[in-house]
Amino acid sequence: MLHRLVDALLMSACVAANAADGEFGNCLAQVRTQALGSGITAQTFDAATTGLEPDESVLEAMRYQPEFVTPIWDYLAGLVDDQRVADGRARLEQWATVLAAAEAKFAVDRHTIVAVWGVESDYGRLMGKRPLVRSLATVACFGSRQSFFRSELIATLRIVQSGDFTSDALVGSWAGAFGQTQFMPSTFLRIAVDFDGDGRRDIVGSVPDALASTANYLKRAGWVMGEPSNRMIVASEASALTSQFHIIQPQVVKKNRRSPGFTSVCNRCSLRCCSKVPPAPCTMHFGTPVVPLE
Ligand SMILES: [Ca+2]
Repeated sequence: MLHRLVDALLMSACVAANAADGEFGNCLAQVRTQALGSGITAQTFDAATTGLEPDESVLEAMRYQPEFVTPIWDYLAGLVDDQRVADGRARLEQWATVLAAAEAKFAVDRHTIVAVWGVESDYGRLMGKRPLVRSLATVACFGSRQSFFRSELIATLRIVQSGDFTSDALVGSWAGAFGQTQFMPSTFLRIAVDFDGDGRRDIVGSVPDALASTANYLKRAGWVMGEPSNRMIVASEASALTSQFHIIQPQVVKKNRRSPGFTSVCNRCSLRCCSKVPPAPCTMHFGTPVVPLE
């Protein structure tokens, strides 16, 4: 009896797996049509996706996003400690020439650039190891926001096709962010710059490229040098800000009402992006902590 039950369960699991495989294959076929329609060659698409299987661990990671489930002060404490601040100060000295050049060109202060570097990858130590094509193909076919992730998958293939990176070299987070400051593929295509002069935009292996690209990102998002990256608001301000800035993620404001004393940590870049005018291109999400090293 027990054996029959186990057999039945195994068969059920196999059927479910086969159904998922079929769904994944059908989805990739749809993405292929979309990709070829937007300039990706069949050779590029097929070379990157032949034999590809979905990664269940990516879907697990998608369900748990610390910035949305961790109280804000715990989240900040996990990102910024004395060691990371000390390392940041050392990087400021080590890369002083590059940072001065980036600061002059993009009008973003060096402390903020290095702070983003420290928060996003611990200065290049933790850039993520998941193959981007597989991760993005998984979230492009399962779960929420499939349309967004299909665009990012196609952007990834465009990067490969351009020759900036090979498919194998593109590894990063479950959501497709990669490099020293964790750009999404579409952000890389729009924003990344070659700052070491070798003709290639390499935000993984070239610190100058990564730091200048980060400065360009902030500049394009409306950064104003000398002004703070964050400010705390109290509960009574939240509704006023919502109407004034047309915040598109009010649930984050609501969530942070649980934090004692404050309702939220506002990133002024996001507030600008969420306002109706100007519609600055920006993907920095509401609540991302950026702590300038000053
Ligand atoms: Ca370069």
